[in-house]
Amino acid sequence: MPTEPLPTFPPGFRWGVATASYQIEGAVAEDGRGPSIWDTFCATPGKVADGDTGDVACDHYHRWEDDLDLMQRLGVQAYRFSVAWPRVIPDGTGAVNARGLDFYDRLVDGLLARGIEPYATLYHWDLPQPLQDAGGWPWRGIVEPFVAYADAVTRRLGDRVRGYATLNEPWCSAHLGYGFGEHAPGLRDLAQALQASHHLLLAHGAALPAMRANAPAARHGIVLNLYPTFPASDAPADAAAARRFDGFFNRWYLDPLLRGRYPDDMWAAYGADAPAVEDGDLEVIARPLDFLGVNYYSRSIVAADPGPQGLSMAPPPADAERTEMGWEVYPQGLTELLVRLDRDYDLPPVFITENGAAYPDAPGADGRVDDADRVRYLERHVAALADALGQGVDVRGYFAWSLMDNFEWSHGYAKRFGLVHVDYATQARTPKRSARWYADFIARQPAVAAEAPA
Ligand code: IFM
Repeated sequence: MPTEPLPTFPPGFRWGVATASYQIEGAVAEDGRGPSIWDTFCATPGKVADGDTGDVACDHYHRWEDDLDLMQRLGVQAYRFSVAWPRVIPDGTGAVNARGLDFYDRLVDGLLARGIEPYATLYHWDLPQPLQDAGGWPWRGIVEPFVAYADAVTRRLGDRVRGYATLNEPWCSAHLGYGFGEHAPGLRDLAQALQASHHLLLAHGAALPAMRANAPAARHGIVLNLYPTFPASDAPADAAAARRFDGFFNRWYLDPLLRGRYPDDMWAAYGADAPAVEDGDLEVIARPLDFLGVNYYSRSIVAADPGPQGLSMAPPPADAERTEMGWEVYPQGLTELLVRLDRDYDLPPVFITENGAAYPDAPGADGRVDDADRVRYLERHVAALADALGQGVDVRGYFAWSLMDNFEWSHGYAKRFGLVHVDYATQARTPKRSARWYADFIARQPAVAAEAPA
């Protein structure tokens, strides 16, 4: 039962769930799929907890119909999934693999047949390995293959997909992948990370015209992970450190996309590490968006630090509630973030494309998964979202992360974000209490109204 009065949202607001290809599909060697950087990373000892891999994951590639039935039973109105580039163009460039596209074609039709709107992300981190071998995201030559890939997917799926996001969380692709070595391909070089960030944004903008031509009635946008950032104290040095972290994490992506320039303070701070940018790149990056996808999990608290970075992450307050990832539960940050975005930018409509939490869920003796913590997390974030709408922010939908427990990148299967529990030995799906809560919440919202084209 809900523990707080549930806000209601405008008719037409979409309630969905999200997943990503490598995290759920498995079937890494089927129907012509080529290797991705995550296959390589997982095969490298010490990179992923417990040596876990995405080889089988949730076996969604084979169980997708059951998974769609499950979504339908929960009453979700929209499903955000990602397309695996190595299924569609296994070598990264060149021939399109029809069997790879067939899978997403069936998935999209299956969603539509169940009354669920498809939202597709084109790149959620599974880069074809041959493109990494050619230089990866720090290599400018990657832009054209991405455009060709985006063209192939949108040409085939067209307007049956309601919304296309080019990229998921380019900060993670660039910095976790090329700067901190925590994600594939596991490099540690700030200059490479920044060059990758530029080419990710450039590829995003370069792909938009083909995507719009192929799917004129769909919405086209990008998904960013954003963290409201706070100084650890009133000290001016902490305020300056927080501003820099905000620049590193948030403004470095928001400003070029929504203002057509990199933030001056960050450009100066990066010095020789700043990326090579060619004339016209920023015009391409700043092409109009139909939506901005915002992934929100927590906030950052930042302190000045004498170390080489000049700043460090401060711990949350001692009494702060945390998820199993160690992330502070800070629902009001969602309101603060959205209100700030609306104030600082000429903001397109927003979708919350991810929000959720990992907890150590396990079935009880009765087989049920009583994830009361996740219910509380979702209730409070949904209330915070309602506050943002109340303050005038144009938010059109919300996707819980995630439909089901899945491969949590370098944490492997140790962290469970799902509304639905997955027993990886049997692949049994068990809706947790949070899934029942979400279904009940959605059922109480105004009926979905037919929506005018974007
Ligand atoms: O699982 C990830 C997802 O792939 C991207 N956003 C954050 C989630 C939780 O860490």
